[in-house]
Amino acid sequence: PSVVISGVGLWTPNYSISNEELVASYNAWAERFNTEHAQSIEKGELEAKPLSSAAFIEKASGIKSRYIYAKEGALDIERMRPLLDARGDDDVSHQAEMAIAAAKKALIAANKTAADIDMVIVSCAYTQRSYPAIAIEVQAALGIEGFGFDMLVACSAATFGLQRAVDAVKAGTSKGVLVINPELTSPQVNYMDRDSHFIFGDVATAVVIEPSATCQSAHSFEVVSTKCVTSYSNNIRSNFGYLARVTDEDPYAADKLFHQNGRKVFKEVCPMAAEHIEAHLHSEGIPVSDLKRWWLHQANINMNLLISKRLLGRDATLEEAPVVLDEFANTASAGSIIAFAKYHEDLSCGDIGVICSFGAGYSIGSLILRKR
Ligand code: CO8
Repeated sequence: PSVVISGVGLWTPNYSISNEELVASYNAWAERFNTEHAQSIEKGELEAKPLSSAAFIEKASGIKSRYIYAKEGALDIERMRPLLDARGDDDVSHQAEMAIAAAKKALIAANKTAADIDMVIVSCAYTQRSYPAIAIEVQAALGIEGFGFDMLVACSAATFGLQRAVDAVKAGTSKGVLVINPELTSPQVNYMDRDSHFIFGDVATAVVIEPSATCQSAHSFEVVSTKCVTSYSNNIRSNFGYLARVTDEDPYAADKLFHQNGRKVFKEVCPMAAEHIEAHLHSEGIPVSDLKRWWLHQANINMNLLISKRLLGRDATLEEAPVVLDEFANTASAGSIIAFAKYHEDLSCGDIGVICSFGAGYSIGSLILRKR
């Protein structure tokens, strides 16, 4: 049976941090570090911390601002990480709270209720605990019968989760699926690392997948096909994990946070993503020129320009390949879904678009969609 995306929900946190605020905090921290360690730096025993710049950030990435779930602490040079309230077992967890807010919006957009859903996938770059699954907590809060589970696929968590959902509906084992991406990235950002302190923001997105036969939505898209691929790379990595307790490593060490070889990622992932999209479209007999919209992963504006240029032979316009990086920064797997959420209502019946994510793993996932 034909399967559709019938609704999408986007939840944004209450707080944001501009490049200027972020850079002022980092530079104050770096200058203090350099003053405090002046002698060791002078002797060559320690490297001075380089200064950051808002102009560099915008030019290198397209990012101007990012949302943050909890702003307190993140800019405090005594702390350099957000401060979250620790919640008890009987309170709703932080990530479930974000997920529930986005899921409710997706259900409204799809004109559905909890009774229409029987599968909940929470898919994102990190979950705040291993069990019980965040998805099961969300399922209970929304009153959904059936089952839920969590998935981790870094930047491609949303597209890989959507593939699972599409397959389940196609197979007839599910009548409706919520795929939710509560991307709480800020706790994993190293705000003391000049090269990566600006990259990530927090957000939650959610999508409803169902058979076209039950769809009652004003803006729905048939899922023409999905394609996922992974190829192992250490160029984007976080070593945070439950083994830290027994390996006796420093749980606050920089390698326990997001770190990357950004230049290599750029060089290696752009051609992979372009080839992936081209091969996916080719397998469906769709010429690249037929694509009305590219809802691309939002990691870096120059990456997106390069990928679309490789395929189109020219720069994509903002209408063709919308950018949300300026407002949201990189939101791990949610980026392409934010682009879809904000820029799909203007398409006409029969128009074709592609959602494509690419990132850590490496992992690349795409969905070809046709407006109904
Ligand atoms: N301010 C001023 N100067 C800076 C700064 C800064 N903040 N940062 C770097 N510079 C300097 C560098 O030191 C360098 O100086 P020099 O030329 O003297 O060596 C110069 O600026 C140029 O630096 P780069 O070569 O590093 O700059 P790039 O133009 O390559 O831009 C980027 C850096 C923006 C990081 C770019 O390489 C990039 O975007 N690469 C792709 C990265 C990417 O897409 N990563 C995706 C990872 S996300 C993902 O997969 C999800 C993981 C899970 C989520 C994690 C949540 C926490």
